[in-house]
Amino acid sequence: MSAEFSPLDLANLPATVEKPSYDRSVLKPRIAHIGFGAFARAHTAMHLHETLAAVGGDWGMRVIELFGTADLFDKLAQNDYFYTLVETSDDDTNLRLLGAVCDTQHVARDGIEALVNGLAEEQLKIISLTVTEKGYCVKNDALDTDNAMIQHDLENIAAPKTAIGLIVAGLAKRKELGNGPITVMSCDNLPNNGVLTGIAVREFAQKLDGELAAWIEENVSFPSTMVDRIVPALTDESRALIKESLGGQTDLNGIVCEPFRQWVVEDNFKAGRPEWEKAGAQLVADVEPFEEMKLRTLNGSHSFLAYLGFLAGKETIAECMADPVFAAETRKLMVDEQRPTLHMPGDVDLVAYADMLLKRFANSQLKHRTWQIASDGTQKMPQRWLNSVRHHLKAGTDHRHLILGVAGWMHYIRQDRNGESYELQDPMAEQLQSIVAEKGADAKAYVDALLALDTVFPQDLVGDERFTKAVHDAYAKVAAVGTAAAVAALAA
Ligand code: CS2
Repeated sequence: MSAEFSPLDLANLPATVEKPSYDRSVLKPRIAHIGFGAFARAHTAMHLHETLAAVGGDWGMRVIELFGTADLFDKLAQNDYFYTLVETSDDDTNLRLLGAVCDTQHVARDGIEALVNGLAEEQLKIISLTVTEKGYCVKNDALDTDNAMIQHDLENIAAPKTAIGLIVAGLAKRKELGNGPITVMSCDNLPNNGVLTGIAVREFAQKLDGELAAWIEENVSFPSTMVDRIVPALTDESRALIKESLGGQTDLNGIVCEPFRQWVVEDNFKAGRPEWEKAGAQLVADVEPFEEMKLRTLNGSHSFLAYLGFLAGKETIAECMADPVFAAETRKLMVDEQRPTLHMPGDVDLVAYADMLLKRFANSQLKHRTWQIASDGTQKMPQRWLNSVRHHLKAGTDHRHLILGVAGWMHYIRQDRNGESYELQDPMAEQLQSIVAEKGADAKAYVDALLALDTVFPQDLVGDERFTKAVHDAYAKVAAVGTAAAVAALAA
């Protein structure tokens, strides 16, 4: 692979590529970001880039990976940490090189000790993370001590494998060196993501060393954030778009996303922060209403389209939106079933928000695969759908779209789209597959076995016959008439 690699030739990029205007020579790793995937490139690091462009300063970002190979990081370093961001929609395309990253650390290249020591450096003031829902190793609002990787880390704290283990090891070192307070900021799609991160880190530390846990209590804050930008995994088409935009040059770290972005951050930083508000971030006292709005309306609809759209033969979200029935039912899910569960401050107009989301989903340049969003359903459903179901059961109100979504997931995990098989990505995949194998032939037993997964379906819901009956009925409906007809029947 590296034989073909040639670094970006900055002098010969097309004039349309905007380059950083700020002094990058003064950047220091003051933020360490764990999990530098597509989203972090286009959101977390982009906001820092824009902040630097607005006010300058030395807030650089070190990016850290615990998995895979260091190949992409090596290439990033060879490109002086520049990479390409292409923001595209059916109306417009905008192109720039981002420059906020100033260092990389990969466990496979640098060794775990370097990563741990890095988090203890005095100038480092924020550890941020995008490690996906499952990366927090939290189960039923507590650290998941049944998780084999957490067990490993508790016994081998010098060589952690999880982000949580790494953070605790770094904080322990920081305490030992007397290097002062720090903030740990989650940027993942979880409700109360700061609170959850705090739970995981504190409980882990408590198991290791009470004094460390007390130090963390005093010296570490865990703000919550709501993050939003649609950044699909790269496809051959998006790679080609990057290459074309760069006048034929290749940037393997480049990324393609939509123009829209939103970031709402709880202003609770122990040791300072960049002026992200200069890059359009909203710094607020309480993020929760925004998180719920986004998780239920945007992500809840995404998951609805992921399972039901995929099973109905639609490969991308834009394809789903091109189907008037899917578009109309998605809007009803947003406006009729998610909106009533939300309590927004001030002037937030949830109908306008839904209409803007439908427009974003219709962006045909993005090729956001339904199959990609369908991953990790066991980790996503509670915050996207099930809290809303609870609201409706209490109020006695209609929520058939939410229920059909659950039934869609139950069909999806069977890995059978009209005879075609596909990969199931989920941390609980093995357990799900054995339920399919053992009970799949008997719809009643199958649905009951899935509803009994207590880390996914809360006990109070499963104890309510209205919920279980509705799920059984919706599952049977999809089996009887097919997915597209079941979605169309929602209109009746
Ligand atoms: C998506 C999100 O993959 C998924 O589960 O729903 O990645 C979504 O695109 C982002 O949260 C948008 O901000």
